[in-house]
Amino acid sequence: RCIASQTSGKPSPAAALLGDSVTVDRMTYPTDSLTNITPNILAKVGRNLHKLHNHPLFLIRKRIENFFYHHYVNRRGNPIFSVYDSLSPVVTLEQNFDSLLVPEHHVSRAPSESYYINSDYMLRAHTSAHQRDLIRSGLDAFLVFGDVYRRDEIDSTHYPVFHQVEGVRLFTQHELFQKVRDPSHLSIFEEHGKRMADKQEGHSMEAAKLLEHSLKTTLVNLAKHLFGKGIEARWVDAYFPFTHPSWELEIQYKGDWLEVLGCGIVEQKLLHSSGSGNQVGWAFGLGLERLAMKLFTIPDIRLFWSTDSGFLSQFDVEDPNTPVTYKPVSIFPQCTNDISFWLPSDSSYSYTPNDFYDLVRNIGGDLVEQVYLFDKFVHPKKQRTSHCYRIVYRHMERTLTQEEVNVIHRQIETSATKLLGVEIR
Ligand code: FA5
Ligand code: MG
Repeated sequence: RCIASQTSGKPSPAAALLGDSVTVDRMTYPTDSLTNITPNILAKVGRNLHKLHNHPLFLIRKRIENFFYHHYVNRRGNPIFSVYDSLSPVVTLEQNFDSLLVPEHHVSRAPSESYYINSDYMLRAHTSAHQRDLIRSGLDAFLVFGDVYRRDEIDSTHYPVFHQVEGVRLFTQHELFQKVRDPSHLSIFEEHGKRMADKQEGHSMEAAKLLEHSLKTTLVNLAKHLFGKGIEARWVDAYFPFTHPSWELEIQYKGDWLEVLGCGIVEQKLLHSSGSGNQVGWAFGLGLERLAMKLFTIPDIRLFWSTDSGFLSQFDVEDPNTPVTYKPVSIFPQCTNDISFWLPSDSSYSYTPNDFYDLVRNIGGDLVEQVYLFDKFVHPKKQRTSHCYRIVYRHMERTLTQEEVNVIHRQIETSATKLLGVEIR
C-alpha cells in the first residue's frame, strides 16, 4: 500500500511492456503502477534448477538435506526436518514483508529492490517469506529450497535470480534444556527482561545462549560437512527485522571473505503471531549458488543457467557426494562498450540504476557479464545529472564480434531512451 502511493499512478515502464495482465507460474495477474517484473525474469520462473538431477544446485541441495537427515533425528531415528521444494515463488507483499515484521518504510520494500507483479503480489525476495505460514501449520523443524528474485547488482557472485534454503528449528522449554543437568530452576522466558545486543526482552539469558550455540554449531558443522574440517569461516553481527540477535557467516573464497548466509534467533513476536508463542527458535537463510561456486569451482554465477550439455554433463553423477571440479570448456574474450546519458529531467520518472540494469539484462540476456556505473556528474549550468555505465559483454560458449555487440548496444540505447526517458549523450 505504502509503496503504491509513492509511485506516479501511471503504468511503469515494465507494465507498458507487458500489457494489462501478466501470467506467472500458471496464474494471471493484472498489472499496475508497481509492476516491474520483466520478460527476462519471467522466463526464469519455473526453471527450478534446484530440482534438475544433473545440476550443481541439485547436488548441493542433496548434500545439505543429507546433513540434516543424518544429524537431526528423533528418538525413533526419524529425521526431524521436513523439506519443502515446491512452494510457488509468487507470494503476497504481506508474506514477504509484513509477516516478517519488516517496518512499513524499510528500504527492502522499495520498488528498486524487488520484482513486483502488482501492488499485491511479488516474486519472493527470500525464502523467509514462507516462515510464518509453515510455523503456523504446526511444523517445528523445516527446510525450504527455492528460487528467489532481487533487483541486485550484476557481477560474478550476484544474479537477479538465485536460490536459497531456509532452515527453521523451534524448541519447547523441555527440548532446549534437555542437556542441562538440573533445568528445574530455569525458564526460557523472562518476564520483565530488557532487549540487549545478545538477547530479546522476553528471553532468558540461558535460552538466548543455548539457542545461539545450537544455531552456530549447526551452521559451522554444515560448512565442515560441505567443505571439510579445514574450512575458514567467521561470524559477523547482522540485522534482520525477523531475528534478534542476528549474524552472517562468511567463508574464504578466492582470497577474500564471501557472505554465504544470514541467521538469528526468531523474533518472539513472529512466533506469537504464528501460534507458537510457547516455543523459541532459530532460523537461517543460505545462498546455494555461492556454496556451489566454491564447492565445484564454478567461476561465474551465470553458468548455473546454462543449458549447455558441456556444463550439465559434468554434474551428472549418481551419488551427490561424488567430488566434482568444474572444468571450463574454454574462455572467450570480453567486449566492452560504454553508454552515457542524461537522467530524465521530467520528475514523473523516478530513475534508479537498477532500472537500467534490468533493461540491459532484458535485451542482452546472458551475453552481459557485467554492468556498472563508473561515472556520474551534475552539469553546473543545466542542473542535469549524467550517468556513465560500462557494459561488459561475453558469450559463454563462443567469441562475440564487435559488430554483434554494437547491434545489442544500440538496442539498449534505443530502449533506454524510450522506456526510461533518458537522453543519450
Ligand atoms: C536473507 O535473505 C534473509 N532472509 C536470511 C535470513 C533467514 C536471516 C532467516 C535470518 C533468518 P540476505 O539478503 O543476506 O538474507 O541473503 C542471504 C544469502 O543469500 C546471502 O548470504 C547470499 O549467500 C545469498 N545472496 C544474496 N543476494 C544474492 C545475489 N544477488 N546473488 C546470489 N546470492 C545472493
Ligand atoms: Mg546479507
